[in-house]
Amino acid sequence: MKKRLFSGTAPTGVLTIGNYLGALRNWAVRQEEYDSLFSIVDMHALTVPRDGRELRQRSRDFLCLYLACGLDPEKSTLFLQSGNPAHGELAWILSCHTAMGELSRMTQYKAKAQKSGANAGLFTYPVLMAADILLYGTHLVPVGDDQKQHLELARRLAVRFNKKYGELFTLPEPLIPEKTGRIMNLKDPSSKMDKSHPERETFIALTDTPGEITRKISRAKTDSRGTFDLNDRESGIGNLVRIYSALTGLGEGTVVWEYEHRGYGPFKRDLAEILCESLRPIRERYGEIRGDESYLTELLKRGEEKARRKSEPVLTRVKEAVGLGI
Ligand code: LTN
Repeated sequence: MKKRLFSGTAPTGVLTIGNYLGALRNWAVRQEEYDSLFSIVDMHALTVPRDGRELRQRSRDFLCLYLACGLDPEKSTLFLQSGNPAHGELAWILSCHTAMGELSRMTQYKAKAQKSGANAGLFTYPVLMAADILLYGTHLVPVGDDQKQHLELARRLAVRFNKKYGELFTLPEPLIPEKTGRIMNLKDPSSKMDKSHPERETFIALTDTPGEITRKISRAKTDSRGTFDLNDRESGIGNLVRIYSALTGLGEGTVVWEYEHRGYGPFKRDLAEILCESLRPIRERYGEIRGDESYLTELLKRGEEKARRKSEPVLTRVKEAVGLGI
């Protein structure tokens, strides 16, 4: 039996080169080895008020980019979180086993609540994420390191539940990508590249045109001294070198050696070209399938059937354990 792997992204903003290098590209490799579920976690997107029509479109944009990045519906389960009602059911049960303090300590909640004014969904977001994971007996969860604290909650809930009711849940392990997992904002290299950032200049979207890519890279922040000091966290150069290195497979030292005497101009020109070439097949594939709504509907239906089937054993046992149902 293959081990289970679960990951997902909320369909907000647009998928970026950060999502590609930190997640999607690795997911496509993992799907060969694991029984993988990759969800578009649309219920998580509701923690911020949104237009419903737009959300549904975005979910499909994301599905197409999952496919264009190589996720294969024959090998993996690709589905909308809202397509499997078990997520919401388990989340409720788990929330009744979660202390308020465990949630109010979450750093992401504290940061977001300050910015946008919190609703209860934002507060209980990590419980829904724990449900996503535990529902499928997941062994491995590829996530960025900003999600470690949330995954820790999922693990704590699994242990707590198993102590109380017997071995119901598998204890999930995080799978945190090494340093390419953290691609930074092009204008402010001290913060992570954010797919929902209001300023498009701060990220490279997977669907950006060559013109947009070239312009954004040429305007990306670098160090005024012109050096290739990768450890200087304030200058953006380390981030750009990491992107270059991740796309070409060349070591960071090799990249620096190649360009430190030629300067930022040639480096940025080459980086833009590498990005354009790397993203071209993704953008083209996206363009080919995005218009085929009935194909996408069919895929989503198949995905949600598979997901429901895979979650059925755990949900049934949990409901039985806590005393729900006939
Ligand atoms: N919170 C995650 C998205 C997410 C997720 C999950 C990731 C929701 N449910 C389950 C892994 C497993 C994020 O913001 N990146």
